[in-house]
Amino acid sequence: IEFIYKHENSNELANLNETVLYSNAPVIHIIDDDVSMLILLKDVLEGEGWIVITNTNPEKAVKQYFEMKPDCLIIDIHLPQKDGFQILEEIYEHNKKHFIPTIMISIKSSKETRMKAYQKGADDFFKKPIDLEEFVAKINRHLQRKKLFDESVLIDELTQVYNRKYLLESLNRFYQDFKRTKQPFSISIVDIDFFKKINDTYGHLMGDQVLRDFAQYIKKNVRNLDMIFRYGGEEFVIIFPKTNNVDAKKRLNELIRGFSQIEFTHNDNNFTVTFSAGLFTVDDMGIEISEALKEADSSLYEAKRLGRARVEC
Ligand code: GH3
Ligand code: MG
Ligand code: MG
Ligand code: MG
Repeated sequence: IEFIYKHENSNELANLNETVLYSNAPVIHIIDDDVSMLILLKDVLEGEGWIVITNTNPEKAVKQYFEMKPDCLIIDIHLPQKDGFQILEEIYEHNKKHFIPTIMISIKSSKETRMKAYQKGADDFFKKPIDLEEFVAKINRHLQRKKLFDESVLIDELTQVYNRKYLLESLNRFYQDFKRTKQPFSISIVDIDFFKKINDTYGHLMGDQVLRDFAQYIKKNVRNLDMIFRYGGEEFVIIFPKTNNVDAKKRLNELIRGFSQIEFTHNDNNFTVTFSAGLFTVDDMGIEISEALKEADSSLYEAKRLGRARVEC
């Protein structure tokens, strides 16, 4: 399936919020009052393909941290107003369960300072001037651990797409982005047709296989910035960012047609599977996210009622 999408070009994604929201690149947050240090680190770390957020002001830094949800935090200990330890305390206070690999950096590197950093939650410590090669190697290790952690929390085990927990968080983020940019985005709830019959006829294991293949089919045939979530049993949600109703509907029709052509084999039996979709496009400030999901769900019901293997909105 070939799709033509608008806004594919990342150059158009001007501001940082958008870059973070629509990119898969890891986000590194550096807090340091030394501007030349920030410039140097930003340059080096961006060279690794990472998105780098910098702050000199501790107050702004904490706010920024919660907005951007970075994947690695780098904090200078000696800052005006508030030191790096206090920033860490504030972050952990708001966010006890969150896992954020943290590196503290400082001119001082006495054992006492290092111990305090570890006690406050730092995973790592680098003395200034920083050995950049070692620094990058360490950040790479931290990002790998963060990725594993995120996947274990946010990915559905069976289908390897995002889980329901991550759906709600993502919907809210896209909704905030919609409010800012006024560009509509579309939400679809999709549900496999007569799935119970697949289980009953070919067994539960085959049913599981269909679920896996279905999820992977959708993932492969949508844009990188689209997201798919397992919503429940054989129900999934697809978010199409920056996509109006007409384009989303067209895309869903193509997905429905494409998937229906895939042949599944069980023992010597071949069979095909279809799915139905309910679509709702958020293009109006008046609507809340929970209502949007309800609307998509009632359209799905309508698609089922009208004969399945179709999209309704
Ligand atoms: P409809 O076309 O109206 O959607 O019919 P349906 O049979 O797909 O829907 P129904 O809700 O009646 O059945 C869904 C079935 O999905 C029931 C449940 O046992 C099965 N199911 C839910 N989770 C899993 C799973 O993880 N693996 C397998 N194999 N089956 C599952
Ligand atoms: Mg400093
Ligand atoms: Mg179903
Ligand atoms: Mg269902």
